[in-house]
Amino acid sequence: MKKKYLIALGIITIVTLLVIVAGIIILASRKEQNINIPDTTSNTIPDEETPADEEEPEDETPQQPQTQEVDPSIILPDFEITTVVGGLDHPWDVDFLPDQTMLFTQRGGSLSVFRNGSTIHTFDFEDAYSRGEGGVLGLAVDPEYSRNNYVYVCLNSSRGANPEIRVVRLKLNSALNNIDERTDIVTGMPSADGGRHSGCQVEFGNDGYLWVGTGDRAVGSEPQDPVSLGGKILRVNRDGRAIEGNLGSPYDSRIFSYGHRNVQGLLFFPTNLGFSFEGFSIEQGPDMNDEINILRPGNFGWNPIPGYNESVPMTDKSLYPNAFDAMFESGSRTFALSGGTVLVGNVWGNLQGTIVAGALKDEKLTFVKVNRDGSYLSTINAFEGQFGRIRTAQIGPDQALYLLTDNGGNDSIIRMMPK
Ligand SMILES: [Ca+2]
Ligand SMILES: [Ca+2]
Repeated sequence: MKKKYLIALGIITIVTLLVIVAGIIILASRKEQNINIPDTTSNTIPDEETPADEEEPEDETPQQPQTQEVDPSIILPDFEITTVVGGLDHPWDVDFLPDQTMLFTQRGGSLSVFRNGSTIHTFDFEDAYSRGEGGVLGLAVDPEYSRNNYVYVCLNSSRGANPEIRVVRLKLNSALNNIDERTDIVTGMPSADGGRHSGCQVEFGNDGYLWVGTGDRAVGSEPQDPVSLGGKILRVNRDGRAIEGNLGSPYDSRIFSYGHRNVQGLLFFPTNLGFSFEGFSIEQGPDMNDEINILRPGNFGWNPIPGYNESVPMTDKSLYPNAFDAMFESGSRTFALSGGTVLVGNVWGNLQGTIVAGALKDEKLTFVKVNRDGSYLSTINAFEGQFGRIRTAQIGPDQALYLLTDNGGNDSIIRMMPK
């Protein structure tokens, strides 16, 4: 009996142990599931199209910042492409009044007003010094145009003792067929007699100030000269005066950055897109390395001396270790990048926040995506040879992309709208 009792006790003990082990296994597997469930939940959060508020997430899962990352893919939509204006000669820059009236410059010496399918007026600049790359160039409409009727034009002018480049502020009348007032707000920017490397781009930043991209007029000492306005980016108010945040002494108080070759593109990212920088400048390299540079105060490293020695690097780190590297370089050859813009508006979907630069020599558009911090992500080139040389691309108030061709004689302003 005692033996039977012991056997029964042994069996009971083994069964009990088995039940306990099975219980532990079941509990452990449930716990695993429990771990997985919140994981799945947290992975769904970034996919939601909730507006990105600036609240810090409570838990510090490293996946959370991915909601702020930019998708690097650049897949172009089909476009509806129309010629808005034809028969032009080297149109250089385009901008829009608040009522969407289009203004554009032509390098030979004019500013035109285009509305409802036709040019309603063209202003000719008597003092335009139009040679080579110089003439009537950059254009910007004042963000407060509704209040002040100001537009700004950059031109090589014969008003000085020698040809020089000026930013002039024009006050347009309400019929847009007369200039009530012209004030030359930045004068004395150096111009080559032949017009080479004249810059000159003007654009308002998110800060409400006027930014001016200038050229080195093919003189080697200009870009690093702290007093000359050549080979620089300037930042001024609407009277052309210096503002806070520029480099300061020994630099001319209007200079924001220096060491540039020929700044023909300036583009600003609207603050609501969530990028942590102001914008970019674009300049062409000599025989390699066109550059797209983030806007920041300091040296961008071009110093083509003695004479005009174009064999030096666009960003000469051997001379200036602290010079800013370009965000984008064209590499072992140039595309001849000129003006550009940033895609803004819901019609661009996933492409919103993409830089678009026009290429003269390569006759194409270069699309570049950047991270939130302004670092390079990806690029594609498109429309090669389709329009000829492209002077600039500009986003319009209708969210369409406007291109200016630069072939000479029969140029166009082309509108591209995603279908
Ligand atoms: Ca402009
Ligand atoms: Ca550089």
